[in-house]
Amino acid sequence: ADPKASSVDIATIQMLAKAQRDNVETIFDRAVSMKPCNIGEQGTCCKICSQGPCRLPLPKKGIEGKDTRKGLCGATPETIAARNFARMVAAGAAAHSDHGRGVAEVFLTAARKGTHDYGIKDEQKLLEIAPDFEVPTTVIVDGPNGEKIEQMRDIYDIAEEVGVKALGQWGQQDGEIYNAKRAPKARYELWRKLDVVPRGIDREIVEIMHRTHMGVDQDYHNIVKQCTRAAIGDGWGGSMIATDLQDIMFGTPYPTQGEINLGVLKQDHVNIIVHGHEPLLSEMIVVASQLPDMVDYAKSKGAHGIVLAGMCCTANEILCRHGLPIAGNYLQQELAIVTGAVDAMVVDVQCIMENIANVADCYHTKIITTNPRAMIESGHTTHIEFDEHNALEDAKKIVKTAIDNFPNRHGEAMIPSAKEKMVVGFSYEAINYHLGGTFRGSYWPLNDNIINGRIRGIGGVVGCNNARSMHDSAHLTVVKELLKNDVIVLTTGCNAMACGKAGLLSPESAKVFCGPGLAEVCETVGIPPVLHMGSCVDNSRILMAATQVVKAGGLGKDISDLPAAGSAPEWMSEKAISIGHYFVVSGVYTVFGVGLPVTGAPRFQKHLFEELEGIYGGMWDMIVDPYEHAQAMIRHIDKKRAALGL
Ligand code: BF8
Ligand code: SF4
Repeated sequence: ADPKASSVDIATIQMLAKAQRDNVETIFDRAVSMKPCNIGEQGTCCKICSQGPCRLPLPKKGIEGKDTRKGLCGATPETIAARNFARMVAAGAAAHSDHGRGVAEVFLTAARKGTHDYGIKDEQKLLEIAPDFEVPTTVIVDGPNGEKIEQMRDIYDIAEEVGVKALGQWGQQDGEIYNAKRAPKARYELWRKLDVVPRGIDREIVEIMHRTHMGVDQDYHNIVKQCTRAAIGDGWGGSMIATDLQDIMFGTPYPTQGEINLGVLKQDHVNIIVHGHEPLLSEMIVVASQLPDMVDYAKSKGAHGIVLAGMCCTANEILCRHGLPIAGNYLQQELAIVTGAVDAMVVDVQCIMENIANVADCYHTKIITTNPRAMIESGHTTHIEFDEHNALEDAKKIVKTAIDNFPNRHGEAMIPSAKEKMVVGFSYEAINYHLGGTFRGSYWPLNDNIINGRIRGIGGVVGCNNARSMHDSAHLTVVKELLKNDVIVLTTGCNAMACGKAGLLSPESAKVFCGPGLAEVCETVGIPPVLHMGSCVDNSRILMAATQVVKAGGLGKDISDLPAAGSAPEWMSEKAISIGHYFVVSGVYTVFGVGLPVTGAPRFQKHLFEELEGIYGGMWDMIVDPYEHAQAMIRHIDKKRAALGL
């Protein structure tokens, strides 16, 4: 791969060139030598049963007359593509929700005081969410003179009840998940009318797997309907519970400073990278790496200290809560090791490339897997299982293993100098506080700026990197185009990191990149024009922010009325499909880049791209060119402004 054609990020280009000098193969090289299958790309390869794979590519000259393509069983391209799409939703929802389940389990243990390592940090947030789970926060007791007095309940009692009810959301068989009611009233009622409110988080995912088994659901409309249940169960269920309970245990993010890119690694320090997604692990490694005896131990090995940096969404979690540095986003994971400065890369689940084990073989880096769900078959990775009941001790063992590896460096490391400063940590509560001005509890000043036109609309730009797309390039083009047109951007995941590296997460960037209206708002309030809201499960924060905007008034009654649009310019993971779908059915026009495996099934594509708008007010789109991609979002924003009479 040509390094300069692979990324717009200087540190990435430098390390890719070093990898090539060191004869180390990376994903960038394989993306050149191995091309995707055009049938799979169209979504029309079915391998649901062993009579296939049945492959139904679009004919070169397009469909003339009736589309007669069929699999052996008669499955149409629409059925096949819808089934494949549904299975992506299921896997994505499962990944987020299984993360959420783990959080809920630990939360319950903490509420029962069954662990010293986790506790309740943000009581306020617990009190705010308790009513959503129908958990009372006060009790009525008899006063000294027989009168009734309302008293606060013990915070741990409230937490226990919330924990039990939250955990119950996974296995619930009937009724509705609690958080569906958090959506604007009009949205919740629409979901009820359409019969898509999830019954339970796991149930909807399992039902996708059943319906997409050979010979079950053969109507793509009906398959998409089940996708909707499972995706709402992710965004408003599993992911939202994960975010909320993490905030309660580890603190709700508020604006803080941070640094990003491979330049955060230090030559003379033990460098530990935590890579993956679950803050249960990373929060403890943060604690362990700051213990004086660990720092002393590092010094005894000749290091000046310990650098703990994050990668992928774990990075976003520890950045937003502790201001700890980020080494890079998804496509930089191999390249961090190529620096020769990483003494351990500690991984848990999701977005971990198997190839890091091969790359680590060429340097001294120890890959430490920690989660029983995610091991790597390689003679050279170490598995130190992280047990939440023994969290701090396990974390110390992990940190010690990294320190022990410091003396094994192969000579001088090569650390790129690139790093950027940023301001991050805009939970929806923090946005409320910052853009809401003095009177808390209202998004009105934000709405006011949208109504008076200083801010044209809101763009949610999120999602992965993808080796089929120049690293970070589409992310930055989309975001810059939105900013130029006075669209404020909310971000999470690897897009947030791309923006951070490019300086877009600093308040100073407003005057450089924004149109005059947005620049004025950002300068007055002192915020960056791109608000970093956290990791991918924290896309639930964007749903809540959108809901707050609706509730503040003046911009319609539902999320679908807002001048807003969503985007994942470089998506690659199944989680992105689940996220995309819950945004769409929450009423958001959502554009994906790279490609969407639906193009081989024109009627199914039309359903997602056009017909869903008539049902949910939001719809899918796919536009590879990032400039056109942003323009389509802006057109949608203008359409919504016009409908509001703005
Ligand atoms: O959950 S954006 S590449 S790191 S999947 Fe993965 Fe995609 Fe990055 Fe986080 Ni999200
Ligand atoms: Fe082919 Fe039908 Fe089996 Fe799919 S389910 S592999 S289309 S026979």
